[in-house]
Amino acid sequence: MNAKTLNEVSRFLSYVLRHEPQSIGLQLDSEGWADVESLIAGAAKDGRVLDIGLIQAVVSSSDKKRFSISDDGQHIRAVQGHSTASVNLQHVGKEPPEFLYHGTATRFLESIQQQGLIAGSRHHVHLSQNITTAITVGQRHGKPVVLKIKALRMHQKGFKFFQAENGVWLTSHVPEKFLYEYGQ
Ligand code: HQG
Repeated sequence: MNAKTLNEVSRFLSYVLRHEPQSIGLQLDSEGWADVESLIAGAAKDGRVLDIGLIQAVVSSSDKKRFSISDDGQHIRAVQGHSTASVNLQHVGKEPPEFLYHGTATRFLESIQQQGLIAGSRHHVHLSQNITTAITVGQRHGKPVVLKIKALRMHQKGFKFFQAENGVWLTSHVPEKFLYEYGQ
């Protein structure tokens, strides 16, 4: 299985398991789980040939551990990043480290200064524990800039934080007063 195929299937899985399950007639439960057989059947109708071996290879090779497969092997879900209204992952709240980071593009800074960080179409604002990840995430949108978030302070003020299975930190909104440009 070559890297290009794995990457293509990973993008397809992100699309249907996070954003548009209905595009292939797939049902997700509120915890985001889809039936693997239904996923394979739905993908086939879309002209995409998947099998369990390929799905497992994508799951185990995902650099960010984006997906998980249930213990019985019959269900699969994305561990974070959802925008579909059918999913409402019940994460357990967790105390964050003192600082977390968010990578964005310089063109968004003015709006972020006005509104703070908002989730947009996703269910949460995504934060990382390391700066390198934040830079990579920011580069997807343009000239990257890293914001440093006073996460523990926010938590002490009552803001809820969650950590997805793959380590990504999630929160609903970061008001402007808790963030500043890293390096400044
Ligand atoms: C920006 C990847 C204007 C925000 C990554 C970001 C992540 C604002 C963009 C995950 C704003 C949303 C998510 C405001 C936030 N005004 N722009 N007030 N507040 N923004 O793609 O965080 O590879 O929805 O800074 O690793 O870039 O897909 O979120 O630039 O964990 O697994 O609005 O996606 O994971 O963009 O990325 P996104 P994100 P995967």
